[in-house]
Amino acid sequence: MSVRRGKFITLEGGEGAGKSTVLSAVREQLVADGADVIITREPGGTPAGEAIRGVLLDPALHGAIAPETELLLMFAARAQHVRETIKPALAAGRWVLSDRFTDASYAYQGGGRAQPLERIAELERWAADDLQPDLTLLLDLPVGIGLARARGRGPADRIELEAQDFFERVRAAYRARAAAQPARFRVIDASQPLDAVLDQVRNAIGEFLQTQNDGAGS
Ligand code: Z5A
Repeated sequence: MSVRRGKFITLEGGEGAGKSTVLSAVREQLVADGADVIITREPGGTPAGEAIRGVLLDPALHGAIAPETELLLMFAARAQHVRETIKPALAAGRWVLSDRFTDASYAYQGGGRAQPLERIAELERWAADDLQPDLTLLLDLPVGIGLARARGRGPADRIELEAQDFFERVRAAYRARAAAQPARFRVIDASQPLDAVLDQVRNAIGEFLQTQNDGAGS
């Protein structure tokens, strides 16, 4: 009997959006619905990817990594992640919940660092094997609120050291992608108190599960 492919769900957002906080709530909801779930993240998700993450986020390298290098390192980690972690899990029928994926490259390297979108799209095709999430939750909030939350949390990493206008471009790029692909994205107002954010997230996941369960029955 063939195994039904699992689903691939990603969480995206700017600094301090609350992705880590909502991740476990999403996992609980999926498990309660009977899914076998793995949680992973980008950059990272494999031993090689985590090593690359260490380079990418090292604050000592602030100003010492060219935008092209940054983009290629993000996709180097992603190429490994897709092949070693995500695709095998989906093929085994597991659901994959990832804290960030390729949308982050369009937002941070495309929007933030002005890397050409056609280069990112080309990398997406071959390095990421054109893998697309089935559902993406975009936790959206004003940059000032997110930065205040993130800075209350500890020392900044290399990317968190960027100026506010960088994060404004990141947010604009995320919102533009969500507007262009409404069937895949659900935009969550992450400026709300945590309980209200979790309510929105649970509704979005509930609707997605409903469409999956309806599809399975037809
Ligand atoms: N990056 C990239 O440039 N290109 C790429 O392709 C990829 C990534 C994949 C690492 O990502 C960095 O890599 C990231 C993008 C870049 N940029 N930076 N820096 P990451 O996701 O691992 O790191 P992050 O974006 O810095 O995540 P984060 O700051 O940890 O954000 P978060 O997970 O969304 O937030 P949180 O830790 O859940 O919450 C932050 C704080 O706010 C915490 O104290 C919470 O208790 C609090 N919080 C959360 N929600 C609320 C609400 N609703 N109200 C009040 N307080 C709240």
